Amino acid sequence: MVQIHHSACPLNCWDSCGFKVTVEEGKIKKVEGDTDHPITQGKICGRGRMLEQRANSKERLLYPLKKINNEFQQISWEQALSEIAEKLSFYKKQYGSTSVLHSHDYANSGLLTNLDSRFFNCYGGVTELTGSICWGSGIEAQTWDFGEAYSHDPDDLQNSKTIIVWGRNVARTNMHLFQKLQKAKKSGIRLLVIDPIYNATAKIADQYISIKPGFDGVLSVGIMKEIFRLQLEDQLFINKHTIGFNHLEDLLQSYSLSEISELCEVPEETITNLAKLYGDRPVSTLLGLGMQRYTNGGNTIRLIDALVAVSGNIGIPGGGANYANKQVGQSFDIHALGLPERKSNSRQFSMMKQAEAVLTAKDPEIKMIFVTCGNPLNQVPDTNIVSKAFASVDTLVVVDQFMTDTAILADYVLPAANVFETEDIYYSSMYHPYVNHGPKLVDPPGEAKPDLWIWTELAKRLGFGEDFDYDREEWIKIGLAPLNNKEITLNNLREQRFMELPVDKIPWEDRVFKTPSGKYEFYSASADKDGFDGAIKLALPKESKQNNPELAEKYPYTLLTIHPLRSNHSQHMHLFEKPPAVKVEVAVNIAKLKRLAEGDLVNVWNERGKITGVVSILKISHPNTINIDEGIWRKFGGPVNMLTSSAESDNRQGSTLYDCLVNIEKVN
Ligand SMILES: Nc1nc2c(c(=O)[nH]1)N[C@H]1C(S)=C(S)[C@@H](COP(=O)(O)OP(=O)(O)OC[C@H]3O[C@@H](n4cnc5c(=O)[nH]c(N)nc54)[C@H](O)[C@@H]3O)O[C@H]1N2
Ligand SMILES: Nc1nc2c(c(=O)[nH]1)N[C@H]1C(S)=C(S)[C@@H](COP(=O)(O)OP(=O)(O)OC[C@H]3O[C@@H](n4cnc5c(=O)[nH]c(N)nc54)[C@H](O)[C@@H]3O)O[C@H]1N2
Ligand code: SF4
Ligand SMILES: [Mo]
Repeated sequence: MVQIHHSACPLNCWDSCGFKVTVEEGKIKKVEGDTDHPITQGKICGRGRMLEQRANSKERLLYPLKKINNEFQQISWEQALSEIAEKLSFYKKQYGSTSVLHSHDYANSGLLTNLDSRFFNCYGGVTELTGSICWGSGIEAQTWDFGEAYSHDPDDLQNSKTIIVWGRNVARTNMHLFQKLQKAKKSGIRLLVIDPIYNATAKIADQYISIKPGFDGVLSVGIMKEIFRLQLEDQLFINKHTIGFNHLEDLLQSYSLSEISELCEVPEETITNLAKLYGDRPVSTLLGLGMQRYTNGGNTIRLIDALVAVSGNIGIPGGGANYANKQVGQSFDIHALGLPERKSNSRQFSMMKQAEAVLTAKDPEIKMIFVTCGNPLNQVPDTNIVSKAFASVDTLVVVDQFMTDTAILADYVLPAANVFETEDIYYSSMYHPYVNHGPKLVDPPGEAKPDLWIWTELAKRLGFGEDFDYDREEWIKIGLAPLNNKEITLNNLREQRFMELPVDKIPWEDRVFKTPSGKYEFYSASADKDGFDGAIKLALPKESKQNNPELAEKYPYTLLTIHPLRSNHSQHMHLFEKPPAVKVEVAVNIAKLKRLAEGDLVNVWNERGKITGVVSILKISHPNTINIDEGIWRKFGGPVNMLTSSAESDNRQGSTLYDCLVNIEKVN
């Protein structure tokens, strides 16, 4: 019998779509967009549709596996759980609970799938990861400036005069925003794209501005200088609602416009025009995550925030420094679910430098690593060190749905259920304010189990079973408790499929900020308190000719490693009909200089590693730029993270994945 059900996309993505799913005889047959979902409107991307292949693939992990004499053997859940529980209690007793590292990312945005943190808190507290390779620098920067990282409602774009897409690959990564940009254009709203690569979003823009990778903060300084010269600033906002403006003023006076233009490689005239556009309010700035994955990433976002602030585009309809929308996740009772007060011990490793930290940890050393919802062997920078670190510990446990590059290294691999095989609710703190419901539609294949089942069973064996003694319905109700007075309950969600969360559509409209001063902070008191200089800096990428001329001589090209079109990171790569290949996209000037033609085989390398791939010439891009999409598995020639650096950004909360110089040569 064929049945159509609703569900939700679990993937780590801006759009958090609602699904319509065809189920036939206990199998997922087709995944489509929910036509009634206000954001999805019946359209989803290939990654969403391919969740059917992810569900039914012959490569799904079906049983718990244990590595014996270097080979995986199927074992029972009873054996897996009791051995892992035994090890967890042994390591805790012998070395302390922080001898266990919990390494994770956010591959599934389900509220209950992320209860792994509760498990490790109740266990006593482990070594946990801080910061985020994904968006960490920008979140910290906006927290310093505004007190929180909040975005305007998706439909508020229609109130803008100009929309600036600044380093967000909308057509590829945020398809429902792309539809809104098309609509805005039809209403006569101006659209500009600032990016080192002329991408599909740039194609529909009124103007494309090519920028040197990592130099967006410099451009922002230039635009602010011109805003003040032309007297287009919002003095009232600056005087009444901000502190520390004198620090910004000093910074703006330290550079001339021609110096700025030379540094960021954007013509002076373009900078002046941008100042005029910013002065003609309202302007909506849509920031992407690419430009904060640099050593100077935090300051870059702070400088763009400052531009939005001085031009009077904060708290007004059609404005905003739209980067992330943390108010979405803050709607739920994450504290009651996570129980952080249960941990009596804890230790923090930076997410970026987790591998180095594992290799050097003392008192206690890391004995065990537990990987959930992540594939660090592909996705964490400087793969060669990550491999070494993850291979070095006594016990590596990986919970996943497939035998990934990380799982291959494990001592125990536990098979996880997917979105269609268990009930959960889904949301994303990146973009829109809807929470979606995903019911259980089919049974998991083989002996695969929901992540939460694994935590519950381990908790029982470790003596804190009562902390996990709830069914899924009760768990969801705990998470939804703060929303009950808004009628957002599990029953209503089950019936209505998705509901809008009560978040501000125009953040900071009341001009009351969540900073220590309650004002917009050009000089951040939070930064100061954490031991940083609270003033914004004009900083440049670490791997640049300005900061490291010797390195730039050896490795003259910037390597970007942006997100792949058809895969969410590494998650779909093994499911394509034709195996993926490493495509090396090069700027025209590099192709000319190195005599590269389309289809040539090239090596791209630096001191950290080397990758081989096939040339594709970027028709329009900033000179001296190369891109290799991230996510490719080892067996297909990846991952590109063999070349990237594990250095932390200026505010220590983010990665520097794109702050990466390389050289390139044809393979003869
Ligand atoms: N298809 C697809 N969509 C995805 C994902 C995926 O894996 N695949 N992943 C999801 C996740 S987890 C995230 S975090 C988001 C990320 O969404 P985005 O921020 O849109 O994408 P990224 O690939 O991180 O960022 C790349 C963009 O930044 C530009 N860029 C790089 N360096 C600079 C710079 O210095 N200055 C400027 N101005 N631009 C720069 C790149 O050219 C590119 O256009 O996408 C989500 N959506
Ligand atoms: N070079 C480079 N590296 C990058 C980036 C970049 O732009 N360039 N982007 C960074 C960004 S923005 C991000 S967000 C990270 C993403 O990094 P990851 O989240 O590590 O990447 P994914 O490939 O999504 O891997 C997630 C793993 O979780 C598994 N999984 C999926 N659903 C479930 C589930 O329900 N339960 C369990 N237990 N497992 C599940 C998948 O099968 C997959 O193996 O990568 C970062 N790495
Ligand atoms: S990956 Fe993103 S755009 Fe694609 S279906 Fe999922 S939420 Fe929608
Ligand atoms: Mo991400």
